[in-house]
Amino acid sequence: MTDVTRLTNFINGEFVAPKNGKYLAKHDPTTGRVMAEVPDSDALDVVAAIQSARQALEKWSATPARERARVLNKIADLVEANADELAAIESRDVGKPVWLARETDMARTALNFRFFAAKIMGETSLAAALDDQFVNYVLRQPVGVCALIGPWNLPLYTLTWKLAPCLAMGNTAVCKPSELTPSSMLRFAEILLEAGLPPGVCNIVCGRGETAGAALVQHPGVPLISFTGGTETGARIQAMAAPHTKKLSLELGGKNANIILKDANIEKAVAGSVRAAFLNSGQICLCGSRLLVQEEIYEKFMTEFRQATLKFKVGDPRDKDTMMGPLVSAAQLAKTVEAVEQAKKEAGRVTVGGAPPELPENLRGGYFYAPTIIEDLTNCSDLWQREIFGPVVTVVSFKYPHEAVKLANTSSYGLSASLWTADITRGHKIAAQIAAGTVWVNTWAQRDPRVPFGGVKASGMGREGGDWSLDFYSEMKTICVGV
Ligand code: TXE
Repeated sequence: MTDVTRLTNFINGEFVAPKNGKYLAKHDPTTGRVMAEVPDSDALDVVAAIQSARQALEKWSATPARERARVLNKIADLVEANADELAAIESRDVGKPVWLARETDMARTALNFRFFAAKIMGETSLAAALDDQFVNYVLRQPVGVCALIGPWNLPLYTLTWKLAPCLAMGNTAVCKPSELTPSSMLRFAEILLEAGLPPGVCNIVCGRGETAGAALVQHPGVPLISFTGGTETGARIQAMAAPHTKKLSLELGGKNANIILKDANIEKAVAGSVRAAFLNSGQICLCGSRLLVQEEIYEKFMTEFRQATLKFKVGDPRDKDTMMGPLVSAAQLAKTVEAVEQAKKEAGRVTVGGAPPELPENLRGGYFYAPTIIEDLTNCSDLWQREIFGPVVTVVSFKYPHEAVKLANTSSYGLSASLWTADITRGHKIAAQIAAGTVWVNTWAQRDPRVPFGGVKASGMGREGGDWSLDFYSEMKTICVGV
């Protein structure tokens, strides 16, 4: 137990223990051993964080945009300067390869701040319309203390995607990282201090959802909630927020279709589909976990897809050639195992994987599962419909493109979809017919910070990104002056 780190909360610019003195054990996903003690904070810590954010609000909201932008850019500089260390922390918490944390999560964390710093420098806070009898203008004002609740799959990336526009628009924040992966956010708090962010502008409370998270959501002094996580949790948050009519953005689960048309470039479609299915051990809300392949190319495509999946190396996240580490937790592994067993009962044919991989002695306690392909399931089966959030892809074939659209849309989710075709006109037409917040054509998971991001149906409500974030993290006030 000597290398077990005791983590803290971050309130009013100070690293503080939870008031109740309670901690949760956090396990290293690669070995299964306890690696940290996470504050099991409760309403008392949450209230202290909200008070601190409220006190900081008056000054921060009155800070000129150019000064807020300067601090945001400084945060980005420091994230870049410390990216290797942050990536190692993230990798250890989540189990994702270090290279992936470095190339994706940390690059994007820095970009989140740079992007919104630039955005507010160009932002017009006044939009005037002149009439001969009155002048209308619109002020953009901060919403107040914002609750930002993050998931465990892309911890720093996702929370800073919320935090950057939140701070840029002059709000203050109480962040609650997932109890499974709070470490990078606490290291990031040191960066906030070094960048000169005033105390109280960003607070971090660690702890469980049903205690710390629920206290934050229900507090009347918090008018805005941005949440990324599971659909059931999102629905609970929506219900808790309803009596207070809070501003809400919910980015929830996905069971995303990945459609391969017969004219697709097979090499590119295979490479993209393997990443879409298994990157981050399948624990990305955008993962293409439902693969739809047109009949004429089914055998050719699947032969290459199976081979590429077999080559997708599972191993120690610190190794440069590891493509996939463990799942984040024992619970997430159990969910994956149970889903694959259920698929077998529903006559699914496991053509690759379907069990934990062979690994060296030092990794045997970790939460590893082999990248798994399941074929021959129907679209009514449990695995075709349910989000697993593990390295498992189900595959069906279709005859005509309109059938693929129907299959893609036969889902309670609607976060994203991908489509591979050489006929770009057809790509545009099909993309327009798919019920999802984002559709990629001949690519996967490109997330441009300028465009809106979010889902439809059970995948959530609201959009964040570009101007949509500026709208969400501000209140627009119309002032009408008679002349
Ligand atoms: O996430 P939760 P869980 C999906 C995925 C996964 C499932 C469950 O299918 O298997 O969700 O994962 C906080 N009030 N996704 O249970 O519970 C919690 O502490 C306020 C998809 O681990 O949604 C954490 O900070 N907060 C997804 C955050 O919510 C509450 C990413 C997410 O945890 C709360 C993660 C409450 N009552 C899982 N209960 C995506 N969209 O990317 C929990 N939390």
